[in-house]
Amino acid sequence: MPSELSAGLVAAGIRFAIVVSRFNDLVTRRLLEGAIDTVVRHGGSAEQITVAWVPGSFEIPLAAERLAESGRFDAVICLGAVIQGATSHHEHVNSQVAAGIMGAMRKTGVPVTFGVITCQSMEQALDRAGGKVGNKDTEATLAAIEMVNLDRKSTRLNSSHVA
Ligand code: INI
Repeated sequence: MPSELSAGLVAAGIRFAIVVSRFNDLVTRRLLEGAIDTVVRHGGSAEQITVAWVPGSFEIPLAAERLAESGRFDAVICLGAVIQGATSHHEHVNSQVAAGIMGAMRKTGVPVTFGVITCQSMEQALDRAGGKVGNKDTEATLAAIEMVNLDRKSTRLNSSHVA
């Protein structure tokens, strides 16, 4: 049997930063509510969360990186909604956001999760912000919790090897 390393979904004791975009705030306010609710439902509390608003999804990576490198947070959850418009503007935003969020995570070593909805209409966005297709906020929040707990487990494992 292989030995397995898997982590639980308990949010108690985790310090979260949530970066949320003001653009399309009809959607992103729902994402924020859902993310906070997910932390609370998993044993955490709202006091463990700091929320940073940014103008649009394009600005999420810089804010996420600054918060991650501050040493004040165990995980950063990124929330936004990029909706296709009449021009190709959304494509430029999309192409930068995912790469920028990954870059912030790799640079800092702090879990930075991707709760950015990318879709073609407001209806599709609302469907994914607690509507009939799911909750991008919950997905990103659970990913953050799991990654922090996994990291804590691996750190304990590494230090017990050293001892
Ligand atoms: N920002 C979003 O978060 N979602 C969008 O759908 C969007 N579109 O399509 O334009 C958007 N644009 C703004 C962008 O994120 C920046 O805030 C802006 O370009 C200033 O840098």
